[in-house]
Amino acid sequence: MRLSVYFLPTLKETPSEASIVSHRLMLRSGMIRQSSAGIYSWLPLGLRVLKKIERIVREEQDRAGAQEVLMPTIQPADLWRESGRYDAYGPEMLRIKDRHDRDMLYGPTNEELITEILRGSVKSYKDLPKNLYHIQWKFRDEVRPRFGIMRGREFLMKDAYSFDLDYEGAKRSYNKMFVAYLRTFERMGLKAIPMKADSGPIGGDLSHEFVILADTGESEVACHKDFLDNDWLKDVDIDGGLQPTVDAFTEKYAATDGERDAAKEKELGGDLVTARGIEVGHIFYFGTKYSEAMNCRVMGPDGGEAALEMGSYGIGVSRLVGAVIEAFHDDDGIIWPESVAPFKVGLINLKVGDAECDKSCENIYAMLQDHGVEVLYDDREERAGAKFADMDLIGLPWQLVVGPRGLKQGVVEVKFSDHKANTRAKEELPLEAALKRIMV
Ligand code: 5CA
Repeated sequence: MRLSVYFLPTLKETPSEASIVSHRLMLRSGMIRQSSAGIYSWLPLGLRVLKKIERIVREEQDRAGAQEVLMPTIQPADLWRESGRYDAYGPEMLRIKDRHDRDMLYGPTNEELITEILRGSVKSYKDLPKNLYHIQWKFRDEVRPRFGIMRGREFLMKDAYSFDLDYEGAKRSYNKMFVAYLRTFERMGLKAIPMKADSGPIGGDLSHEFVILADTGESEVACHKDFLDNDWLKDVDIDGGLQPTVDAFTEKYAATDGERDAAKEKELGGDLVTARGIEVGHIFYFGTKYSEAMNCRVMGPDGGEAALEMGSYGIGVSRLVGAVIEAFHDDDGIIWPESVAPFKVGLINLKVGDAECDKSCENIYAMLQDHGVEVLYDDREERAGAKFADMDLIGLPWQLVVGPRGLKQGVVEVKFSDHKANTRAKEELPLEAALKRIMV
């Protein structure tokens, strides 16, 4: 992509309405634009990141055996009356009437709708287990939408729903999602801590929140210090047995507001750490809460009818964009992990109009694209300082800086941003060596 034609409305000034760093950086780097309170448009740069995150989430759901569907955003109120949640959900639900005066709503979650789909199509225990998910916009009329897309009113969620015949099956489905979540966040470079949680309005008695650590997190997190140390994961086999992996994570103490255990924390002594965290996922087992209320049953092996055992599993896909930025940034801007970066390489032409610089940049640009490398080429007639500042703000993993002085000596400048070490390191290299470094 050529920056001279790209729609990237960056801001020089820090927007005053943004109180946290991810919101500021997303506005400044032209990723999003607010439409009304808690509702945002995604601009080209932001959308690329959202799509990358969505793709990782999808790949890990598919790998865990969940199947993708797409349910609508607008749902009929009658389904929610069946489950008893229409009145219980309260003012967070956006209620709408259609032209025939029928009560509709903009879905805040989909337990009812998916149960309705299953009850019409699954008749026997032989049709089980099933896990269906979709990645769809949700609406929750939050009292205080804030922190940009992190607590929006309209937001993108991956929600999966599992259906099993009995508790053992449901536990297995739960564990599969638990491990899929560990993999998903790991691929985004994040350290996610599963915490036993309260299941709130979703209901049920087994639930974990997945929380990533960042100073601006909404909730306080107390956990065993091992969670902050990558090394302990070496001994956990996330490719192996589900239950041992889940046990390894759940046996270590981790808790957030309202769920903390003073006695256990005292026992941990110096091994206890506290930090702030952002909830990026939440999984629930709630048994037959919806299937009983909505009469979703199958024929069991003994010939009797049984209500389905269910779980639901959410990931805040749009929230993750902000959460990754909260985790990885410095004073100059974002530092994207490569897996979710909007482009892999930023190519800077320091002297547009200079025949050598232009030729060299065009060659590099074509070559990187031929090799399938996503590159953003700054071919604007701008001051070098402005180009550097924009590239640092956008935070691509690699920058290649091509200028007349370097070309005379046969070198280009390579800048590598390392999200883990929180560093941006520069080096001058011959062009070949630089490209080799980038393309591995
Ligand atoms: N039905 C269940 C599981 S599918 C459910 O709705 N769970 S939830 O309420 O915990 O939401 C799932 C995830 O969506 C949360 O972990 C969070 O990451 C994200 N999320 C929830 N509310 C918002 C919001 N207002 N803005 C952005 N993301 C949100």
